[in-house]
Amino acid sequence: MEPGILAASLFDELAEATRDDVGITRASYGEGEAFAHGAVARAARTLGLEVETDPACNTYMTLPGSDRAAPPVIIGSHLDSVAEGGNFDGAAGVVAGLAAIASLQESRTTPGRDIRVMGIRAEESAWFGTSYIGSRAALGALAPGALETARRADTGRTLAEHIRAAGGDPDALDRPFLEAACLHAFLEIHIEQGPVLVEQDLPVGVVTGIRGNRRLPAARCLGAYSHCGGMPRRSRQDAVMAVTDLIARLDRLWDECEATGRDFAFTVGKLSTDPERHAMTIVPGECSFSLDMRSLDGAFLDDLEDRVAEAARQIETRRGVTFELGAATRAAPGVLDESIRAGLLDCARSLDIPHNEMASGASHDSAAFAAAGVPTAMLFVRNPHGSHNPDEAMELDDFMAAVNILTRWLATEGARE
Ligand code: HGY
Ligand code: MN
Ligand code: MN
Repeated sequence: MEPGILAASLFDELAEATRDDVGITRASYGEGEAFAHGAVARAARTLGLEVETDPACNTYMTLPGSDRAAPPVIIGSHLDSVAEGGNFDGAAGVVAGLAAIASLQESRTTPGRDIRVMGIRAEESAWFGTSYIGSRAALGALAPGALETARRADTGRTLAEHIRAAGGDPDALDRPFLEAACLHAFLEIHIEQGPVLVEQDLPVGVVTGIRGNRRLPAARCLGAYSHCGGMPRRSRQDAVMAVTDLIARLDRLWDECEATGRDFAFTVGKLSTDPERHAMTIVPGECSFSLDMRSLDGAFLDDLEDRVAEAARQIETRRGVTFELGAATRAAPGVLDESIRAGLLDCARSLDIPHNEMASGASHDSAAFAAAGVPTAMLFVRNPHGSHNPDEAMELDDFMAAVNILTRWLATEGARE
């Protein structure tokens, strides 16, 4: 099938089936994600690919290479989305793998090694609060205890329950389904999710590195509820003011990092007082929040955890409150493979496709494969209107530019020993 037509029809099918009232919703181990795995598997079968799943319900779609014993190349990304998000975050990477295979078939190119497209489960931390579930599960690298402690934000059911309900076997996840040492490479095509390629008027970026993260998915600050008029400032234990102090300190740190060229970003994506007890005339005694901190600098990320804990202690003393930061989740920065990056740059140049080299602010499954020691690389696709919102967009021409680079790499580099 013509690669562009295959891609466009798959994107349309995914959007139609998983659109909610506002945007796209494909919850991790939910209905929409399950539909997406079924849709890409059906498309793979029309291409004559071998299709299988692993105990975490990841989907593998394989084009046999001439040497089936050679370590395969995996092309993958996730098929879940945030709630009311966009259709291309994650899915573009899986569709790109199938489109690249369709392209190899069109030119009757048999790769030297198996090419496996991987539809990955549960990348979005928005659902279970922890990163890279499907890819880490496949690599035998799930955070200890995550199966029983991670609960989906909307159902409250554990990761193990959701995997079992999706037809997987959580008891088999204590061992890798993918042996990292037996993989030739992992490549991921992903929308940029930021404005750089649009600003530079470029269709594609070759990614230089992936930010690591430290997250506090469910932190809170406890103070004391009191009368907003009667309670003098000196005696207040205002939980919202305390969290605001912490946010202000992190914002000052961000200023310092920008001034010194250190990579850093933080987001308080969730911030709330207790709707059962809050009111305009009550000093808030509780404030819940999430904290997502990122950097390309792994040592700085380690230091950040200590900085936040120290700042919380100082604010506790000043404001008479208590912070309960909760369990942190961590992901190391993704170090990408120099030689694959050089190969992708050569392919972009030989195809005369304008491109840049840029770091990834967003997290990606590639970071999990890189952390496992698999030679890993990423290509970004220009995408207007950012991401994690219903306005997320992507032009098929830009997407196909990335597919053409990937196809060229698979036909040349990917086949090499
Ligand atoms: O958090 C991230 O950057 C990714 O979209 N899950
Ligand atoms: Mn993504
Ligand atoms: Mn995302």
